[in-house]
Amino acid sequence: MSQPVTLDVRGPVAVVSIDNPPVNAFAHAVRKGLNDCVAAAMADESVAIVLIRCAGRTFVAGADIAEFGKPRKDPWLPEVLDAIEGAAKPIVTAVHGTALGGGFELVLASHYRCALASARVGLPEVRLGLLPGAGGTQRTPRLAGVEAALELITSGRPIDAGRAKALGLIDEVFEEDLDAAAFAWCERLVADGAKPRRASDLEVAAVADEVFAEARAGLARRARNQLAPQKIVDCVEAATRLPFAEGAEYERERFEECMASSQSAAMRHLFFAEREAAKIGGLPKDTPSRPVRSIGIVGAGTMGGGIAMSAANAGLPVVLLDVDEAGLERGLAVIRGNYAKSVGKGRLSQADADRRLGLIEGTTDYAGLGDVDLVIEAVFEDPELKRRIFGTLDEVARPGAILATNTSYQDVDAIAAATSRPADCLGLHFFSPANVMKLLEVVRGAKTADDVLVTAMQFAKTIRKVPVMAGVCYGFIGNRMFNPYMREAQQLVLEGAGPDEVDAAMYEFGMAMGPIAVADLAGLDIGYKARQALPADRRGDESPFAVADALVVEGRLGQKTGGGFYTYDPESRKGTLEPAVVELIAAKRRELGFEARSIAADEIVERCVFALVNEGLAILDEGIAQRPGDIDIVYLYGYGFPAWRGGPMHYADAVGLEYVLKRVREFHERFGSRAPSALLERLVAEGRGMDSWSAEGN
Ligand code: 3H9
Repeated sequence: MSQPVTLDVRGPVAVVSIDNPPVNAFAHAVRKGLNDCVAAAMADESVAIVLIRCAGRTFVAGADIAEFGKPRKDPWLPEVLDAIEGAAKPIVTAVHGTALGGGFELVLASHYRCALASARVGLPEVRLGLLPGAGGTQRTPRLAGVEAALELITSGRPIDAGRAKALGLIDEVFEEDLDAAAFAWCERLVADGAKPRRASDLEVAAVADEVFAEARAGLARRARNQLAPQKIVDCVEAATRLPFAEGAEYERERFEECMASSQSAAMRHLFFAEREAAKIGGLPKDTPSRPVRSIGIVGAGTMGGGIAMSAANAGLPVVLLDVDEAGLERGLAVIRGNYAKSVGKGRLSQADADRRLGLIEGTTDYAGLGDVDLVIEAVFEDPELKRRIFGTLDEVARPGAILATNTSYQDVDAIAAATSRPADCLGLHFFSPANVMKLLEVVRGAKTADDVLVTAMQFAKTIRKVPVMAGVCYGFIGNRMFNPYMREAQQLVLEGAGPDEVDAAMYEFGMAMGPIAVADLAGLDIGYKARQALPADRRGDESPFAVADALVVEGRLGQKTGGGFYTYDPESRKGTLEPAVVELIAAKRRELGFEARSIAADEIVERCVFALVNEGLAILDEGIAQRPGDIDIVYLYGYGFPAWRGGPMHYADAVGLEYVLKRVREFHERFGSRAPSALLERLVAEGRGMDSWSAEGN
């Protein structure tokens, strides 16, 4: 096997190259190779300076996450980097692509730092429930100041090379040919007699104590319940009080605490699950795809407009169709307004907004969709209308164009059957607002061609969405699971919990919003209509929705009508429970024979979350979702499930499936909740965890 790190002495410059595809992660062999090569360069008297650069598409993207949680192999990264910083000859790093996490810590530990203008650097460990553990929290504030360090490390957001230079984290930015430019810079440094410069020798510029208190308070809101962000503040504060070596020791201890936490295990699971979700099991890696150079959208409403913006933001030309000029103009006006807001907030330049708007062309004529590579239908949920539109698309779209429906729950196969080309059809289920939400359910129809699926997964990446493949069933993955979750939440209200108690328990659990508040936001009529659209034998017991349905009858449809379960302040959008609604709930309890009891937050959480888990297992068993991790990604990006709990399926594994089964059985017997799914029973009987499940093996 070739060495992942090599040394090439060229005159006074020793070039150390790291080559560990795909992202040059700091696997054990790379740490050892780097250590050995730097030591060899130090021992070589002909060498005056060392240049560390990477082969392939990027600089080091961090520690090897796949090694986390396994026994540690020496040399450990902090030791390698301390040796680099302490080296007697100057060490230069040259960054292209992304220098992230431990990769950027290597840059910080080197003495001179340069980057290609297109490069990005950052410390994203917080997104894995970790903190930089190889000196990042100690060197960054010494180089860039406390405030910049707190922002960089607690947000985890990478910055570009120009910004890094402005902050003092990079010395030189080169426009092109990094290897040649960095080598020439090394020669100049030698000629100038440059000596090693160590970030650890610098003093941290003093800041007021309030800076840390404010950072902690802000993070307690923005990163609710998360350990790592708070510990990052502790570490940066330690950098202001302790000598470097003691601060670094303090950082390492906090890093180990994060690494051992269930939060980091959950977030690392999600990192790999997200990448796995983009893969379609059973398809060879070289399955071809079709080019998507332009898209068409049918329906200029909220959904269609959001999808149009997502595509235009990624530089794709869009033809947006609506039935009449008035509808089209309304849709385009909303898009213009959204871009104007982003410009107003300083998030987008006027020139970029104009360029994006220029990519969106409106039409009321289906012939305008004749040349596009992909058409997405985004009209309201009327199956007949959707079938009619697909029939028309079949007539106008060019051969080979992909036809997608954005339905949230309908039968994609029935819609595809309205065309002569079901192999070119599939579902692309965006979440609202489509220009913001990252999730995209890619729904595979019975006849969808493999290359159409592969193209859809790639298209998702182009427009910066996270794709998850789902099979055809009512509601696919996300909405199908949401139904029993919502059912449980609403039945809890009938049993005696206040809507605010249900919401508070789920918010405390970590959900972005409680289920009752979500129902109000989505519109109580949406769930109502969706249930009405189901055949009677599939609706199940509708009594848990008695309160919501009564509110719909009263015209209280949720936030959009100023009130649903809660009544909303038009300015602040804050919801309060009105006595009239409390009375309506009491009346429904009496009518349905419920005697109100007080319900603990733990029961509320278990009833709601285990309902998700139970349905998720049924979905896996039916092959609707490919893997448990796919379901976790759907709930993370589509439904506000807390990342630090790893998604419902990871959470169930952490709690223990045996316990989940016991409780699901009890809830079924006592409250009529759904019976345990066959897969839950099977996994527990076989003593297996969620991770042992795979579509192939079952
Ligand atoms: C850290 O550094 C801790 C230190 O402070 C302290 C240590 C003591 N390790 O995302 P992609 C794989 S924590 C292992 O599709 P892209 C990934 O799974 C680390 N594997 O590509 C995928 O594999 P596969 C801090 C990794 O071009 C393949 O590479 N660093 C790692 O869209 C391609 O990945 C981070 O958190 C890794 N570090 O994006 C950075 N990174 O092909 C995490 C990637 O089998 N990485 N893989 O599915 C990223 O943000 C993106 O991968 C990156 C490339 C932007 C680099």
